[in-house]
Amino acid sequence: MRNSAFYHVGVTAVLALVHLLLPNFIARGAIAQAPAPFGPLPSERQLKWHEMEFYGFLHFTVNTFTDKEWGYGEEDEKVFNPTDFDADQIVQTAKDAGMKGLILTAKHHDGFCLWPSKFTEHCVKNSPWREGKGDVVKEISQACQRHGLEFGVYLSPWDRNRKDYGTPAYVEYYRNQLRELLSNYGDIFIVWFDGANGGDGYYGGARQMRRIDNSTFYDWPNTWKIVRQMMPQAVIFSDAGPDVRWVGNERGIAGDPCWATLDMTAPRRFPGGSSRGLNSGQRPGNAWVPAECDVSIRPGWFYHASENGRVKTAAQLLDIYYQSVGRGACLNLNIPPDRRGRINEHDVASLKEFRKIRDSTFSNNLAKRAKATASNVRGNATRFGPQNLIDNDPNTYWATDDSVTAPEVVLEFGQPVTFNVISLREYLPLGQRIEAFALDQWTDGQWREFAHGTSIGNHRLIRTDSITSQKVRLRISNAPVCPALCEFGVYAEPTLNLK
Ligand code: FUL
Repeated sequence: MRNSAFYHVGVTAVLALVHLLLPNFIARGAIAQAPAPFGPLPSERQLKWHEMEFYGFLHFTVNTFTDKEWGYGEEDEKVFNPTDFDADQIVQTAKDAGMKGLILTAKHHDGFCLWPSKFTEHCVKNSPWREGKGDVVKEISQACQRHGLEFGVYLSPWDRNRKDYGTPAYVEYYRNQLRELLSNYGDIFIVWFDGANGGDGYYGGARQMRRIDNSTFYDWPNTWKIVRQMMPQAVIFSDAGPDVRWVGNERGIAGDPCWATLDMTAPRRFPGGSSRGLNSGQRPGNAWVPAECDVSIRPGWFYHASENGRVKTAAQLLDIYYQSVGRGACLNLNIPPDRRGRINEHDVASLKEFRKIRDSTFSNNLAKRAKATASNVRGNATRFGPQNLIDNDPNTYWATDDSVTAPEVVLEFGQPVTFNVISLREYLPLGQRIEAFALDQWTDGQWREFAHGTSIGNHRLIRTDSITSQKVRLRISNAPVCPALCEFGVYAEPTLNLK
């Protein structure tokens, strides 16, 4: 009897405590659940790739010495002879430009291999460079490791040198080379499969036109399996993904919108196949296949001294940056080594200026000093609060209740600030959720829209005329589900005297 009385008092006390603490618990987000993911989702390897945003391409081979863009396949190995090859200068230049990785053309269409392949004589071992003992793939990959950059490879499927090109033996050869590259050079973040395929060539002396059916010839599903098995963390790039898609042009410009999703059931989804949907992505799509924007800093992909005066300026690179990275894609900027085997002074100068202006813009997020308030916060939980938009942490995000799909968030600076760039990011593990948004400034006692857009995804940068305002408002105007945003940044791009 006495025991049971004690029991009752105990239970009542516990209940009272729960009653007292529960609202507090809910308010802190201990109970509110994260939103359910929406639509196709990125894989771990794709999420890591998204984080890189900006990396480089190195087009380097016999073409550098023959002044061509596409070697015919008959080039003597002896023409490959850089006079002052310096992997550290190349990688350091990329690093100073802010690139997070480099992709090397281990073999371009001409078939010459930059590493001493066991499977062909048409490679560096028969060139005078380093007395035939050199290995460009090794030197660049090791320099990348030393300088903290990721390393990736381009291995051209089309091979204008091989006698057996067009037969099953060639596919075996190609796969063997892929295995060599994936075994001997450490971690690889991307394998880049070019869509350019078939045509005339040397082909071991046959000098003829050879056409292959690129939907079947390479048996891509099984060729890509080699990458999955040997380098599971690497993303596979091609016109059609499967992990990263070509953006559909070689100018480095993503569509607006640029959805990270694509309809992979559409016809001719293979390298060199249909370019439908590549520039803008497809919504809703059935797979997460985000875009990479590839573009050269020069008119050509390979170094030509005659193009030294036509290196893209910092202002041109910046425009490309805003239209690639700023539309949720990654930028793959080609910086071709010259005949010395170094990044040419013209390119270095442009890259430095490009980095300088990005640094002066993005090193100071004006939103950091702002107060963020939202029209709705999921479960009233701090965990999903709008302060997550300005905490510089990509793993925290602002989300609303499931029923609230058109919320707004206001940044109040306390005093007028001047800006001309807005940066937004969605929390990608929950999918691409937002379909339209608008931005307002506070002028003469009322809100006035200064920009609007569609896709956000990994990153959306909006460049505007210079605006001075005490507050900025982001309105989500269209979303099929509640938004999950991890960044709302406000920046001032200095008006430098850029050409
Ligand atoms: C194209 C190739 O034909 C070009 O030479 C270059 O490598 C570019 C990146 O891809 O398809």
